[in-house]
Amino acid sequence: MTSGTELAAVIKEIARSCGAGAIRIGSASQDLDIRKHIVSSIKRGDLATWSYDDAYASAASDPATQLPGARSVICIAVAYATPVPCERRGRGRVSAYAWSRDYHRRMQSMLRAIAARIDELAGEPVTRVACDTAPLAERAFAARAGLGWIGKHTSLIVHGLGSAVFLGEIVTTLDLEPDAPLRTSCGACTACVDVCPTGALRGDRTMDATRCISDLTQRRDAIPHALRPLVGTWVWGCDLCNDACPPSRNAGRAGDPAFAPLGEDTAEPDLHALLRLRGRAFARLRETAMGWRGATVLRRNAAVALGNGLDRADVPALAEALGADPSPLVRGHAAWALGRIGSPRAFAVLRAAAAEEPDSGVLGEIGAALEPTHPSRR
Ligand code: B12
Repeated sequence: MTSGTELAAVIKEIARSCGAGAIRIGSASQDLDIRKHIVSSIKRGDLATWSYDDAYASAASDPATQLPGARSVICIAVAYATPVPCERRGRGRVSAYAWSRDYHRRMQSMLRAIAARIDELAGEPVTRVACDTAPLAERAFAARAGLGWIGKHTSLIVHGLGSAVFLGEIVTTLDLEPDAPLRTSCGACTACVDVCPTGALRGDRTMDATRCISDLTQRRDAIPHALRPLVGTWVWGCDLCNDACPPSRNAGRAGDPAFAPLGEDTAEPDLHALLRLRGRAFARLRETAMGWRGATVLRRNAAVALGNGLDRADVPALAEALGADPSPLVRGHAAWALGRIGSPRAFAVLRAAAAEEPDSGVLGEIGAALEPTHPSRR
């Protein structure tokens, strides 16, 4: 078994038998166009919530950073969208990418199993796996390998699977026959751009990630006031652009069963329980991909979702959070939510809290929430 073409065919067969939904192979040469795209995004401020810089752009556009002597990148996609639980009042929305046991575990074990078989074929270690774990522009290398095309939502769309797919790569020193990039594009379709409530997608295959609901639910600090009402009841990630994408709609929700919800509490968490999230209950959510930022951001997200529910029955739960949550971030967003609900009881709670609150940032949120012209009221 010597030719790169034969070896590529054998590796594709191995990958399919290990559960890959789609697989293509690309060259591992450094790509200055990819570097340019990342640097432009950083300069525009699109990635301001991420600590990406020129050094990241250089590493991410050069697979040899992952494995010296790299010649090929084996790119894999696995579909994850499983059936949507029904939306119920008082429940938060979680993206399908995060409601299962953390996808990194399944993807890493699949990639490692494939890589082990490749190492065995080569008779020595020739691989390095990546899935969100390395500075590597996964979408761009997948597009270059012809695994799919970059959509206007900036995600990779795979023929037959759509864009609700996870990507994983095996970088290897083996010289494998590369596949050609696709000529497909989104054409005139703007479904994802039109559905995004925050206007994060520009339609030219770039996005302002600081406006993306997925990013807003994952950021560590305060969610900008003007964007809070637009987050709706999403408490982790967002599926709007993928769900609106015609190739994804046509693919249906036939994701790998490993990505089915762990349970009701991870797929559509009760917002009052999420607002009080601590200890054992958080340990459960840590098994999913929504645990990595900690419990505080999830409590903050629950406060925003409750505010956007505009239900006066939620005032006592938000009052409790404003009075007793140990985190100023959560207390501040609970104050905002009370102002957004805007009932006489909510204002009374805010006025009482102003007399007790020690944190100046939270006092600012309370003041803004009591202000009748505050954007949250519109
Ligand atoms: C940071 C990050 C985010 C950030 C920023 C996303 C962004 N668009 O920049 C946030 C939190 C917003 C995010 C959200 C999501 N993410 Co994310 N994320 C990442 C991460 C860790 C890095 C991405 C990155 O470097 N962004 C910087 C931009 C500049 O690079 P890029 O998005 O890769 O875009 C490249 C291509 O577009 C390419 N390109 C190629 N041709 C062309 C042509 C033109 C004209 C242009 C302009 C660009 C271009 O240039 C860019 C640079 O290489 C990757 C893992 C990884 N290491 O790649 C996962 C990853 C991209 N995310 C993923 C997923 C699943 C999601 C969500 C769907 C999760 C969710 N449901 O909430 C959303 C999708 C939101 C969206 N529409 O992008 C998957 C993508 C799967 C796919 N089908 O594409 C990845 C690959 C993780 C994985 N291993 O599966 N994510």
